[in-house]
Amino acid sequence: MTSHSIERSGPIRTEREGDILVIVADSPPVNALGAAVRDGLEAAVKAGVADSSISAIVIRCDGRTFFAGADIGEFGKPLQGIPLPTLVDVIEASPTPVIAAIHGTALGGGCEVALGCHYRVAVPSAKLGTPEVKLGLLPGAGGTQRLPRLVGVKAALEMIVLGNPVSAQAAADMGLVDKVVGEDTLAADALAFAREVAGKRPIPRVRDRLVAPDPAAIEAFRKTHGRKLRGFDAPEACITCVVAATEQSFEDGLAVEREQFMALMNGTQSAAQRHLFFAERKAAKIDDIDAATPLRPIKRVGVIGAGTMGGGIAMNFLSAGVPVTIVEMQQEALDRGTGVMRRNYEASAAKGRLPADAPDKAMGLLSPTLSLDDLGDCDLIIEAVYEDMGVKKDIFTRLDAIAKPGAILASNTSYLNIDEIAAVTKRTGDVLGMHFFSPANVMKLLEVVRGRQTAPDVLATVMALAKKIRKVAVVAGVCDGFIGNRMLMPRQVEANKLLMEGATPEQIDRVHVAFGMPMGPFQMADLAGVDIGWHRDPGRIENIRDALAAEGRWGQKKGAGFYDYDEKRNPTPSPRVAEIIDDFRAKEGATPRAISDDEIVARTLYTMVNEGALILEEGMAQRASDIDVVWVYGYGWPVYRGGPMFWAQSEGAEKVIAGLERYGFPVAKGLKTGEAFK
Ligand code: T1G
Repeated sequence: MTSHSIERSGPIRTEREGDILVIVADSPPVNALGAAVRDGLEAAVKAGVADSSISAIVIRCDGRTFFAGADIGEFGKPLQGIPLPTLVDVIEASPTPVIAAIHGTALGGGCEVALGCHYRVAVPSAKLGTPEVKLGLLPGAGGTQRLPRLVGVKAALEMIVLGNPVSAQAAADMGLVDKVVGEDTLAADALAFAREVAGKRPIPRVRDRLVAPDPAAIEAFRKTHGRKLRGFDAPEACITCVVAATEQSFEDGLAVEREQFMALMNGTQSAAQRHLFFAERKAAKIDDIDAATPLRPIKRVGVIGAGTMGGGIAMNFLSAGVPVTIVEMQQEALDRGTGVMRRNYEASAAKGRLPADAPDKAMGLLSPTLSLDDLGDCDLIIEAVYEDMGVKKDIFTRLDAIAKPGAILASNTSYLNIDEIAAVTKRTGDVLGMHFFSPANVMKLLEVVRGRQTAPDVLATVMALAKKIRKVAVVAGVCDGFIGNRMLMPRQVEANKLLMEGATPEQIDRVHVAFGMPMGPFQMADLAGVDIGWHRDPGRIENIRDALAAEGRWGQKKGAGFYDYDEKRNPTPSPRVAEIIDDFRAKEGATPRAISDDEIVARTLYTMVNEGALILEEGMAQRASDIDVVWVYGYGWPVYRGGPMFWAQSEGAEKVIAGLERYGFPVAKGLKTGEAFK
């Protein structure tokens, strides 16, 4: 295929193929539709339209993907260049047919540019989506009006309100893509398609289509998804726009979209969610290690322990196609563990979340054994055994003799000192922590605990591996509880004190759930197990938790904890727990008082922020946004509040400081200087 490259305007170049004009965008890393791209596209399309010898225009992108959306980095700044909605209208108004040639991920504004085109072709591996809702926004370049017109209300709701992309084939099935072309022949196939449609009239414009109201689809969608959208502003705004597409003219619907978009853009939730978009990606960067540091190859992973954690950890690697050797001490435990793993895969496959052959493929990569010696060929070994320093030291001593030179040794400990564990080996540089969150095969957060001696390439290797197993990794320093659990401590201490002073478990939990947490401290204790970390001496009752544990109120698993549970595990406030609390208050001579929700927020949430500031001051986290990532991905902090540190900043540092001072907490320096928000 010969082409004459006519001109390049910044990130846009045009090539002429006979009477077809090909416009190619090249703006790494993801061809985001920044001002230069938009202006270049506008100029190229207008030039093509003005050239009467051009019978069709193809728009495609170099690099790994079609336009992956508006440039999120531009939001909140004065608009430069042609607005994206206007660009889409320019494309759609072209009297020369325009074909979008899609590979990679046509997302957000990228999908909207494709919707403005008259035809869309895509390679099989391409995905198309409108994920703006995950940024607290909505498709603001006509997507809420064009997508329903092309694919109908039901499919449009799924794409716009849930924000999940669809495959090229699914897009073709719903009418979003006109043709799925060759995986490796997009440029040629798009040209051929352009030649096919060049003379066709009328040129199909999505805005000319109509979409009928579908209240049943709206109702069904709310019924299915309403619960998980609790607290978010954007989903409801998306639905409003989709409804407008079925009830109003295109122009009026665009006006609704514009109004709803601006309301979201100017709201607090989108700023928080956009903050997290970049925070998650920033967390992967290690400030003091060169990004080009050569990584150690990880061809086989060893996991010690096939219990809940060990099995879940192993699944992460198996699912990523990495062979795993898993060790247990007893055959019965080993069989139980591998059985749970297989059943987990089979359950996902049965629900259609995995291909039918996934269980066999994943389990086929697993080598169960009773012998630590079988870990000798592993490049990374992760221990997930009992949380006891003596046990860990014994394991690492033995691993030091078994593991091959250069193998990385990781502990899954949730709070023990990594430096102390490393010190029993002769390879302290190869040791670090990999703190997974339970269930380890589900929770996205991975705290990577950097020991004083951890080698740079070891840390870089594990951070890169985290991305491969689809974890969001955050580097933590060695301190009690690292980042997440350390911030959990003041919350738990204050929650228990508040019980003694007059609050109830349900009041404290209600405040946290109203804030947006999936559950409050006491609901969380009942879920995890009230007996976790209990000394197991029913005669030794030093606090309310001891009293509950001593009575066998170990939480949901026992049908009773801080709450009473019915057979469906629905919680109700427990009169027995109220008695236990009253007894403790009486013993301590505490007179219960009414406690305000504001006091609960200050003493359980502001104190967490204060601890986060101390974590930063001590260098236990690289940056404030890392702390936000930990709490969003590890503990369910509501994304629309951006994480503890972002939230505190949006609340106003002075308000947080005043709250801490009011209840007598020493305020971390970083909150006063602002360092805590960097
Ligand atoms: N804008 C700016 N930068 C972006 C970007 C974007 N849309 N998408 C990615 N990046 C950067 C990212 O920060 C990282 O930078 C690098 O690209 C690689 O990203 C009007 C309002 C495309 C699936 O929400 O989902 O259009 O860290 O690490 O894992 O209706 O990026 O290297 O410096 O994620 O291969 C809608 C967001 C925008 C898509 C690729 N679009 N991006 O994943 O790489 S709003 C989105 C993604 C909008 C209009 C509305 C993913 C990806 P750095 P990465 P990846």
